[in-house]
Amino acid sequence: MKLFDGGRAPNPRRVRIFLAEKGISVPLVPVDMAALEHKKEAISSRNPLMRLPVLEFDDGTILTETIAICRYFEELQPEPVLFGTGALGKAVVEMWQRRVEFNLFAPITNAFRHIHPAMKEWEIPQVPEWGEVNKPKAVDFMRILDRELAAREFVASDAYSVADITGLVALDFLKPARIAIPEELTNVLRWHQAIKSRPSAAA
Ligand SMILES: N[C@@H](CCC(=O)N[C@@H](CS)C(=O)NCC(=O)O)C(=O)O
Repeated sequence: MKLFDGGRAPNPRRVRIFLAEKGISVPLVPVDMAALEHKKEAISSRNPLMRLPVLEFDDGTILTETIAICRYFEELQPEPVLFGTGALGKAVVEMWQRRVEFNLFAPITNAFRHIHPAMKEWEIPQVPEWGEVNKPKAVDFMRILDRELAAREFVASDAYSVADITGLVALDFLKPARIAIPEELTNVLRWHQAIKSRPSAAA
């Protein structure tokens, strides 16, 4: 199999971090997203949405969508567990993964994509007002997260999970999106420090 990778782009990075946590090595095919290579035939023929990451199996089967790809590897190699344990544990990780994706990751990437001039050819139409509206949405969710993180080490429980990977990649994108973590959110700051210090964060 091979993984079409998008370098610094957030979704490909989520998969690379997940694989690093699992200790799984998959051959990467680098795609130069800055040169809009993801809009060319090599990617559009594999994913009509022209988005990365794309996982291609040896028989030509294509799997896209970050969480779908991560789930595949969780099934293939359950340890270390990143999608939770038991009926309730799995559901709780799912709940937090979705909450973090929709309420933190999405507003931060929307702010970047709709405001940053470099995203003009990516986000069509680019609506800067929508980008601005997303900034306080991200901060509002950080405040909720801060209260949650007062009671446990990671987002879903005291065990690191895929929800933390989504959170890390979202928070690491705050700088280009020009959003700051309010300094009083000490639990979020502590959590960010912990998850970015893991060796997988370098992936
Ligand atoms: N829902 C997809 C989103 C994938 C996605 O948006 N990837 C970005 C990179 S982070 C992309 O390929 N963007 C290309 C574009 O917007 O033209 C997933 O979860 O993998």
